[in-house]
Amino acid sequence: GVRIDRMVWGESNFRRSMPVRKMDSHKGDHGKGLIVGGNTVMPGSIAMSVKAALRTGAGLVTAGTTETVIPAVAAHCPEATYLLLGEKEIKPDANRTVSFDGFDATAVGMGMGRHDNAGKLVSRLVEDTLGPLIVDADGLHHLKPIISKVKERQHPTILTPHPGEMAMLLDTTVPELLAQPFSFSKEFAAEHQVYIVLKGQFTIITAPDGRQAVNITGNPGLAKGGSGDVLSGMILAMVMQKLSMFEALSNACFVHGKSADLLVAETHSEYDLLASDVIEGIAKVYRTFL
Ligand code: B4P
Ligand code: MG
Repeated sequence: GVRIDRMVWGESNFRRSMPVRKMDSHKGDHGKGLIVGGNTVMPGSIAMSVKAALRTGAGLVTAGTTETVIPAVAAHCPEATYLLLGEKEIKPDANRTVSFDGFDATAVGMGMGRHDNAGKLVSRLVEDTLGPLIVDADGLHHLKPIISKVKERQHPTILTPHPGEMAMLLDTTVPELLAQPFSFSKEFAAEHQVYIVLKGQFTIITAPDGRQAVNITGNPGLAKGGSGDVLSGMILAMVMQKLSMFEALSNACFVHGKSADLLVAETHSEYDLLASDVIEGIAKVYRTFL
């Protein structure tokens, strides 16, 4: 038959693809996810990612972060567990004391900052993590110089840039990128063998083989700090459910935007909507569409 390479991802795709959770399932069936990020001056990003991942359906979420950030995550999310990442723990050689084994998927970058140690950590995650690796925010900044290593991973890598970050990765400008977002995404995804979630009013999901989906949920209430962090947590959780990678990424974008849409239609407005509200709205989406 004819293969459809580009499609709008909507309600019916979401309903059809989401798996039923087995009556006898346990947390291992729904994934143990690791989220690496956060620093003293940006403790909220990772907190939102962690909570969003749990609300999306992850079995267990571990925050890999610094001592100063842990209380911030814990305050929002008593369900989280932790992997302490201090300078000592991330030594780039035999002195390593932390292992990233034992997670089904990893997300990195939210609120992590642009210092050298963060860069070393991203590099190590690219080399060592098993399972899907989601790279967002400052993680993308650190990934750029080592992008050629990504192809060597034996597991999927997912980049979730907004147009500013995508233009940075491509060494182009935002207007150039936005004139041809589909072809830029497709070429980059093929060259580096990555999945790309190019965020915006209409988010474009691209697979390394060239398939593309467009998400049309969401509204300007999402144009606020933190909504990207919520999405990356949702993506982490969704890729650990029993879905294809392409379906998982598209569904995460669908739920994220739909949450904002339902909240703005019912209880909020585009002005007051906050990223943390979007986490609470996940429940509305699941209750409405599943
Ligand atoms: P950062 O400082 O890196 O912002 P951030 O922390 O990444 O914010 P956050 O993680 O919450 O949001 P994100 O965009 O990841 O970047 C800010 C700077 O980058 C800006 O000053 C600008 O220079 C540049 N930049 C950022 N976005 C740009 C854009 N769209 N065009 C040009 N330059 C840009 O994630 C936001 C989420 O909300 C996504 O899921 C997105 O799809 C959704 N969303 C936002 N607005 C939406 C809308 N109008 N309709 C539907 N969905 C929307
Ligand atoms: Mg962001």
